[in-house]
Formats: sequence, C-alpha cells, structure tokens
Amino acid sequence: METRGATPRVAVVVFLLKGNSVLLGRRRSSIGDSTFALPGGHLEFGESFEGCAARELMEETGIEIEIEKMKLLTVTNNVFKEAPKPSHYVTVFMRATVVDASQTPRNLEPEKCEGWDWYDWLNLPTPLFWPLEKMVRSGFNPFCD
Ligand code: 8DG
Ligand code: MG
Ligand code: MG
Repeated sequence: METRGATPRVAVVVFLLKGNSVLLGRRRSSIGDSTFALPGGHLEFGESFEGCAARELMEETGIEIEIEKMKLLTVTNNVFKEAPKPSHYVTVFMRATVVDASQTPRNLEPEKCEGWDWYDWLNLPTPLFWPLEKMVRSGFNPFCD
C-alpha cells in the first residue's frame, strides 16, 4: 500500500431512522462501489458533527433533520487498502430521526449513489459497505441508546 503523503480524514455518516427502517443507498464510488451505505461525507473545517450530518443529508437526499435531536452513536477506524488510492477514515456515526415521516429522499448526487430507500433493520440489503457490515455483524444496533 503506497501511503506517502496520505493522511486520515474524518467522515460523518447518519443512521436516519424511520419506524424500524434506516435510509441506505447503493454507492457509486471507487471506495465500496455498488454496496449499500449510509448518507454522509467529509467533515469540513470548523464544522460540528451534527452540522456535518445535517448538511450531508440535505446535499445527498434533500431530507431535513433536527440538529438538537441528533446523537453520536459510535466512531470507527476504517482503512481502505483496496481503493485505487488507499484512504483512511475515522468515521463518526450519528443518529437522527425524520421530522416528517412523509419526507421522501431524493437522489441529489446520482453520480455518487444509485438511489435512496428505507430498509428494515432486520432485513438489510446486501452487500453492505464493509464498515457498516462489520458493525452489524458485531451486534451494533442504531435503535438502542
Ligand atoms: P463529500 O464530498 O460530500 O464531503 O464526500 P462524499 O462523496 O459524500 O463522501 P462519502 O464517500 O460518502 O463518505 C466519506 C467516507 O466515509 C467514505 O469514503 C468512507 C467513509 N464511510 C464509512 N462508512 C460510510 C457509510 O456508511 N456511508 C458513507 N457515505 N461513508 C462512509 O466508513
Ligand atoms: Mg456528500
Ligand atoms: Mg456521501
């Protein structure tokens, strides 16, 4: 793995919950292509985790969430050795609940995602993006505090 000049980055992703379901989309990316992942992206300079989560969700799906009601669930360390350019993310997982259950996600970045949909937590699609897959296998549950 060629790592000269490479540096870890911070990503913030969101478990957006609706009933027993979470919002997932199939990635279009050199990292985790075609796997189902949470909405989210890179933390910008000076941004709070909550601010980043709300911004990424709005940019990617058009869905609005309440910043005050968000909760930091966990943080994981993910090294992507298989990517054309190796990358390393410290990934912050936030939880949010939809404000209005009738809000429909829109695929606002179709070059990065095949489309968003709700998936029952007990019947998740495959393949999941591996950082998420690893959490699910370990028994992690975003519905628990
Ligand atoms: P941006 O330009 O909007 O900031 O970035 P992005 O294009 O939305 O970035 P991303 O790839 O969606 O997210 C950044 C990184 O976060 C991703 O390359 C790897 C890491 N990551 C995980 N798990 C997840 C996940 O479930 N969903 C997303 N979107 N990223 C994840 O470790
Ligand atoms: Mg993004
Ligand atoms: Mg993203």
